[in-house]
Amino acid sequence: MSRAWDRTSTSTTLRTILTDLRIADVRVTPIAFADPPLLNNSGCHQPYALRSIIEVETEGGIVGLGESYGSKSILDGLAAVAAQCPGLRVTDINGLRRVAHSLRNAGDESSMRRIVGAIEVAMWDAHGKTTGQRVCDLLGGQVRETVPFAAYLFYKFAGHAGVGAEDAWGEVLSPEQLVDEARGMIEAHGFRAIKLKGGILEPDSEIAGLNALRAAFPDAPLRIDPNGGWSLHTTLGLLPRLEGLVEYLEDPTLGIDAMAAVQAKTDIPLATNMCIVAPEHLPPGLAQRAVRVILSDHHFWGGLAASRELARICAIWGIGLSMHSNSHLGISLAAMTHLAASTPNLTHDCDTHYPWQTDEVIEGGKLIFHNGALSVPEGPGLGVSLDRQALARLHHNYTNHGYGTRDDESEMQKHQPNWRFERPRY
Ligand code: GKR
Ligand code: MG
Repeated sequence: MSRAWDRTSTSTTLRTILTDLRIADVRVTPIAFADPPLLNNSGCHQPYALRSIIEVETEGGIVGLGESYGSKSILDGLAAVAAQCPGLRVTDINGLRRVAHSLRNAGDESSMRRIVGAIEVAMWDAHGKTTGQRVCDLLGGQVRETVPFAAYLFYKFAGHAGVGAEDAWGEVLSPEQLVDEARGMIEAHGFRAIKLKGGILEPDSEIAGLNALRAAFPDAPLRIDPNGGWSLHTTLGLLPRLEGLVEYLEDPTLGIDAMAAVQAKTDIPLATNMCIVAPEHLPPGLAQRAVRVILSDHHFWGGLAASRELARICAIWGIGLSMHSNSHLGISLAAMTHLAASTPNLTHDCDTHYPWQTDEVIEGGKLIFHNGALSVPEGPGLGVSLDRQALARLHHNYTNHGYGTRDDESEMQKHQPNWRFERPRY
């Protein structure tokens, strides 16, 4: 049994920790980092991807980190919510949701979920750093040693418009170039599964690309994601050529009704990060059996706690779970890894754009994949810390390049002036 002075000092420490867990300040720094000319159904990636770095500082001086979208509308909403956070405990996720809800003029429901998600991750990190616990332990405990990620292939131009030089990956528009891209990515990171961003070229060319990948990597689970770029009619016509070729077909066509019509006609599991992206989409999506896999994303589902809730719903309904990605740096990757490491029913390797990014904002440089997987970063919280010089440099990019929102269509028009965004395109 402990002596009285032990108990006193323990309760004093606990009291100090609980006081320290209150939020003193929330800082949001917009950044822009280099991004290659990757193609998707909406156009081409701009030379810089926009992002925000969130710092939640506690009264005890601990700083928790988050990373999220960097478009102007999200930054405005983040600023409004951040200003109301001081005084909340970093454990009070419901309090954060309440604050966001009371500021409905700071954004619509879906922006609010993005804003809550951004600040919430930094709260988990501050909680973990204050109490010496890893975020995956706070989320329920680690259930897997490492988190597997997929090679995320993109068709791409050789370089950005107006820039003479090719980037390190060069042009990727043919099946042969696609296989080279996959080889480079797999040799560098050891990925097992391969995802192809589709909906760009004629479907025949993209299926030729998939067949070339199958021939070069006979054991790799393959996926294609046309981002709703195919009509229902086109998708139904392509099914026989995709059966036996892909582990899942992600958002071939738009909307719950059309996805359900496709799923009813095929054994290929359909997956989505487009038609079920909010709690209100779950009842109709599940009732209509529109998909068999949901790609969660803590950035738009409202944070890590909300993503764990989504995972539970998927487990109950027998729906597979994968993870979606946008261009991002190491704080997001660390958060995705903690979330996936503590999610029992992750059924597919997670997406990540990370290998496309050369910049970094965390100390120690890029996180390293081994055999296509990441270990949970060591240390309390997310296990990563901010490189302040890098933050200043990336913030300087943001203030200097001049665009406040992502615009893939205009970027594409610099390469092909007559190109117009259309969905479905085929
Ligand atoms: O970064 O070009 C891209 C992707 O198309 C991204 O915007 C999508 O959100 O990767 C994403 C997806 O799976 O749909
Ligand atoms: Mg997708």
